[in-house]
Amino acid sequence: MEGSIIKGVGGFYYVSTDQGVITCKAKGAFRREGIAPVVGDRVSIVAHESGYAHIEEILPRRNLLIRPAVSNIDRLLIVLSAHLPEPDWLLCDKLIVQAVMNHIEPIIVLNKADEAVADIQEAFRREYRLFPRIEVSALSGEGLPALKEAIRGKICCFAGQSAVGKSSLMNALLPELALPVGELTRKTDRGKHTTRHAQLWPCFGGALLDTPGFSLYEPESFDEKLLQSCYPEFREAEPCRFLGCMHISEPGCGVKALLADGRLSPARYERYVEIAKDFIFRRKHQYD
Ligand SMILES: Nc1nc2c(ncn2[C@@H]2O[C@H](COP(=O)(O)OP(=O)(O)OP(=O)(O)O)[C@@H](O)[C@H]2O)c(=O)[nH]1
Ligand SMILES: [Mg+2]
Ligand SMILES: [Zn+2]
Repeated sequence: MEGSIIKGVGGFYYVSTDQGVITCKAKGAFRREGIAPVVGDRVSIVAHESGYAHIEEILPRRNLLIRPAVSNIDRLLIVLSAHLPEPDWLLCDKLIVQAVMNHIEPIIVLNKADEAVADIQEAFRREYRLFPRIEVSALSGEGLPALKEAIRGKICCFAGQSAVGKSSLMNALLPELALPVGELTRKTDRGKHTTRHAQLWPCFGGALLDTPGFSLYEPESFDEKLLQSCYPEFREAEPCRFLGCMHISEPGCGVKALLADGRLSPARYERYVEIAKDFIFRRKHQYD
C-alpha cells in the first residue's frame, strides 16, 4: 500500500492511504542506514496481521527541507505579520533562498491585514513586488479567497516566525482543524512556539502543512547562479564587468549601479550582502 506521511511523533508515523490513516513504524534498516522518514514523504507500507504496520520504502523525494524536516513541497508560504511580531525580513529573504534552492515556489504572505502598520505594508509591497504575494487576515477573512486559489492542487507548506499566524491561517482555510494558536509574550512581542511538529492535511486537491516555522536556516547548496535567481530585481541591472560578479565590492557592478540609481531597495540589498557573504563563507569551508 502507498500513502503520504502526515505526521511523525515519537517514532510513529501516521500515513494517509486509500484506507484511512495507518500508524506505522519505520523499517529497522532505515536507522542503520541513517535514513529518517519525514512528513510529506510518499511511502510504501506493509500491514501485518497483528494490526501493526511498517514503512517499507520511501519513494524518491522531489525535495527536502530541514528543521523542520518536510518533503515533496510545491510551494512555500512564507508568512509575515503586518503588525506584531515585527517582521524578520532577513529570515524571509533566507526562506526565499531556501525555497528556490529546493525548486519550491515561494509565495510571500502578509497576514494580520486587519491591523496592518502602514510602514510594514509599504515595505512588503516595495521589496517583494516581483514575487507572488498575498495580503490576508486570518481574523477578518480578507484575502483568503486569493490564498485558497494560490494553494489549490499543490502541496503547500507554511513557514515563518512564531506568532505570525500560520496555524490561524490553517484554521481560517480549514475551520474543522481547530488547531491551537498561541499569543505573543508581553515582554518580547515574540511568539511562544505553539506549533511543535510539522503536520500535513490533504485539502483543496493538494495539501497544507503547518510547521513550527523554519527559524534556523542553513543553505545546503552553494550554487551562485541559483542565489542570483532569488533576486529577480537584479535582472533589471546592466551586465557586470566581471563574470560571476557577486555584487558586493567588485568594480563595474550593474547591481550596485541599480542601487545608486535608487532602483533597488537598499534594505533588500543589504540583506542580500549578508546572505551572499554567508554563502561564500560556507562554500569555502564546506569540506572543513
Ligand atoms: N489581528 C490578527 N491577529 C491574528 C491574525 N492571525 C493570527 N493572529 C493572532 O496571532 C497570534 C499567533 O497566531 P498563531 O496562529 O498561533 O501563529 P503561528 O505562526 O502558528 O505561531 P507558532 O505556532 O508559534 O509558530 C494569535 O494570538 C492569533 O490570534 C490576524 O489575521 N489578525
Ligand atoms: Mg502554529
Ligand atoms: Zn555585479
